[in-house]
Amino acid sequence: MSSVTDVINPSTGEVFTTVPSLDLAATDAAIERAAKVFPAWRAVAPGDRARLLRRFAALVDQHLDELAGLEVRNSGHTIGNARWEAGNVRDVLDYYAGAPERLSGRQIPVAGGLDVTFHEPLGVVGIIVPWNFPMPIAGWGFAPALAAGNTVVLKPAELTPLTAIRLGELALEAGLPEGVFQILPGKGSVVGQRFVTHPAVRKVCFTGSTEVGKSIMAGAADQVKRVTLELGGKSANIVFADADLEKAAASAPSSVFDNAGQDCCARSRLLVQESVYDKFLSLLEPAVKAFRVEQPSSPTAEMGPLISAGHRQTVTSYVEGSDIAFRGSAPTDSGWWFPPTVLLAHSTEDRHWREEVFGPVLSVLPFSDEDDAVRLANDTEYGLSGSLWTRDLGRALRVSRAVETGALSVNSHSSVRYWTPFGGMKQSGLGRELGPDALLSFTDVKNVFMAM
Ligand code: TAP
Repeated sequence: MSSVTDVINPSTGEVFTTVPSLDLAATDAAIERAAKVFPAWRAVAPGDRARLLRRFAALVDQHLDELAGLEVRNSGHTIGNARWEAGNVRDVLDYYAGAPERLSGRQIPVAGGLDVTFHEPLGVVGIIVPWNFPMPIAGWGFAPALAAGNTVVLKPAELTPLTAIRLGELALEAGLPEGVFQILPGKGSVVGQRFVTHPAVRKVCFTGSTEVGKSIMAGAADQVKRVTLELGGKSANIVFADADLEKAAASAPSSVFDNAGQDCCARSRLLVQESVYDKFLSLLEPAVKAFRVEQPSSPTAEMGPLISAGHRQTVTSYVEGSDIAFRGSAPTDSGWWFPPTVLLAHSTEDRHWREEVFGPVLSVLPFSDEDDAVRLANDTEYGLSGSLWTRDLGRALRVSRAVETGALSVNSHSSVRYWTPFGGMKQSGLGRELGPDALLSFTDVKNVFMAM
């Protein structure tokens, strides 16, 4: 039987509302509804589908402050970040609204007839969203999936369901037919798992822990179900001695403490060339101490609380017994606060250096030369994102090509642009989100030969 889940404000630790938690029967009913409306949705004329997505984007824009306010309360995101996140959903919808009219196939010359290749929608797509970026990660899945003609069932994280539920309502208001885009709040082990096993769900997009991602991939194999996986990260921020050290030090805190470090792209391993190691740490310390951890609704807040009491315990376990270089400060009120923390790594086997902490914790290690930097950066099972700082263009290119990550930024910490591909190498994931690559991943290729 479906039940309800408490929704907690991480800035206060208080329950402020409840949402339904769907059971298996309700999940099956929603999946079957999505399968039933799929033929009609894929048959909507491309221009009409584009118009519906643009109307949905416009409604997100009109409700931007409301959506951002919900995220501040439900996820503890700073108001500045939450506004960006709601704006990102609008932009991603606008970007993919251009797709239905441009998703063209190919005509390849053949003897004896006409050969046409189509990009067909898959059917029902199941999207499983984590708690760290509830709005953008939902949008990166549902916008291209809907644009390509699929219907969508989306499970938000139990901790952060509110913005997804509101987006589902706005989609209906925009005129998307009932059943085309459904939000299914509930447990991963019930609703999410059913996306993996239900034969009508043709693709699962999962963002979250590597452990659950692996189980989804294994489960999907049974039906050769398509998967896109966005998993963990332990990204390196590599600072060479010839870099603009002031700029690199000023930007390093936000590259790991933004969203309280609960970011798969967090540059949580700082590699500094040994000849400038001491100087760089002396530049970094005031920047870390000045990082503003405040009530997330404050316009000056750069960081809010962690998502839950349990997660704060996990993050604390990485700091206890480690060599703390310096820390910032955080409120001591109720709520799941944690100060920005910089740890010295003494070995690449240190737990905080190897594992994804998913909190505001930066580990620092010196390196000797370019080869050493690349070796250390690649000494991880992950490969999602990263940055490097240098004024040497040749080195920037050599190191960019050698570091095993899906996204890399030179002299900046940019990871996500909705028109370029985003995703991980190695155990950070499979497939790409955003840009043109994601659109095609929501289609299957069909080739038709017509004899003359
Ligand atoms: P997960 O357990 O992986 O949860 C992510 C999503 O998957 C949630 O919606 C969750 O549902 C659902 N889920 C859980 N078990 C499932 C299953 N067996 N089948 C299908 N769906 C399932 O992550 P978490 O517990 O939230 O966080 C744990 C760690 O994962 C973090 O500390 C961090 O290291 C990593 N993480 C990474 C990312 C990114 S962006 N790569 C995001 C979040 C977390 P519930 O609502 O029931 O939890």
